[in-house]
Amino acid sequence: MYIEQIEIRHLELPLVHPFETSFGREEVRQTILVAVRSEGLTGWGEAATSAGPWYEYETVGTCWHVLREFLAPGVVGQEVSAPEDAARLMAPVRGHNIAKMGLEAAVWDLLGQARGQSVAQLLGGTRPRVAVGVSIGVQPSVAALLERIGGFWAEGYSRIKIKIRPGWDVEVVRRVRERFPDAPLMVDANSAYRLADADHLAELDEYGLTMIEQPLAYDDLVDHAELQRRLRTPVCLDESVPSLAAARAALALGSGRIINIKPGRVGGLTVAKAIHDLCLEAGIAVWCGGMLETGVGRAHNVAVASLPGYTLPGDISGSARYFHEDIVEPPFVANEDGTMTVPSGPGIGVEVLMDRVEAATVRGEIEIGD
Ligand code: OSB
Ligand code: MG
Repeated sequence: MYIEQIEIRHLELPLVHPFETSFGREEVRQTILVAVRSEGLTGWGEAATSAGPWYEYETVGTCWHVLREFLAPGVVGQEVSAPEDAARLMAPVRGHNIAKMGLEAAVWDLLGQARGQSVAQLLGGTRPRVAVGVSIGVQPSVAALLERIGGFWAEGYSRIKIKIRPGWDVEVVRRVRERFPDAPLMVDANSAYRLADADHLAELDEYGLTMIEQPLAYDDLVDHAELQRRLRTPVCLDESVPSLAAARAALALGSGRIINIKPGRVGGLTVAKAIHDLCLEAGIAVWCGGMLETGVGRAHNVAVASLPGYTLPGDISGSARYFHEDIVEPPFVANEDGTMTVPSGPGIGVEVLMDRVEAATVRGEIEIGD
């Protein structure tokens, strides 16, 4: 298909609850939607970035710049016959993975629509429903956290993840465990600790956590390997695995026992699948993380999570957990058994509601092929 047009839009959507982590607090979601047009069809993708370079270096500003100046010009006016073609066209740009995900995902949606196949089918997904959990930010008090967990647990989510940071860790986990003795529970530190904190982190071992996500520096693999040797709790890598090469290094070093493969962080569905294949082969468990996506990015994440190696519940929660109104119809809803149904219609399998997209757009630009 000849890519006739690419449109990028910067959206602002207020979050239902502020999201607080070891790196900061977000009240309004800043994200970028990418639309690619060909033969009367529009494919949608999301570059689920954020306002500042705290989770990783990209921001709404860098994603805009790189999409506008480099990625869109490299893809518009080109023929794509397989989704991987988009990844190949963008390969000359180093890094900027979240920006790449936005455009690559839009091409997957476009080609899925053209072929009458869902993105999950195109990828080789095997599960009609995927297990989903919820990621809960730092709360003003433990009582508030317990209440929030109780609400989500009652909705049926398959596991609970809480954000931790120094001063909000072992004692909080102890109290959560006391109240929810049987809940699959994990923690995410977003790089808030150093190897010198290993003894402190080992205190978490007695609470039966399914994993501790990204305890150490965002660019470290060596210290994570040493930490894993000192913990019974499995270490899960998030920030430290931005590419297939990093995943190979992590496996070689034993930097963790689990990888959170977020398509956005690794630069698209093609790389996400490659890392998944590597981990499946190596017997490393994986799951699909999230970055507070709108329904567009969520649809792609759900499709990726249907791959056979994604055996652990993902950070893929219902639309209402994030937004007052999602920008897709139907919105995503977790089933009572803690799963989410993978849309089976062509492409992302949900309809993008243009009136809501328009209302949330603060900036838009169109690139036209010659
Ligand atoms: O570290 O997994 C993370 C959100 C934004 C950036 C990084 C992370 C997160 C989450 C939320 O934990 C997951 C979600 O519900 O989308
Ligand atoms: Mg994380």
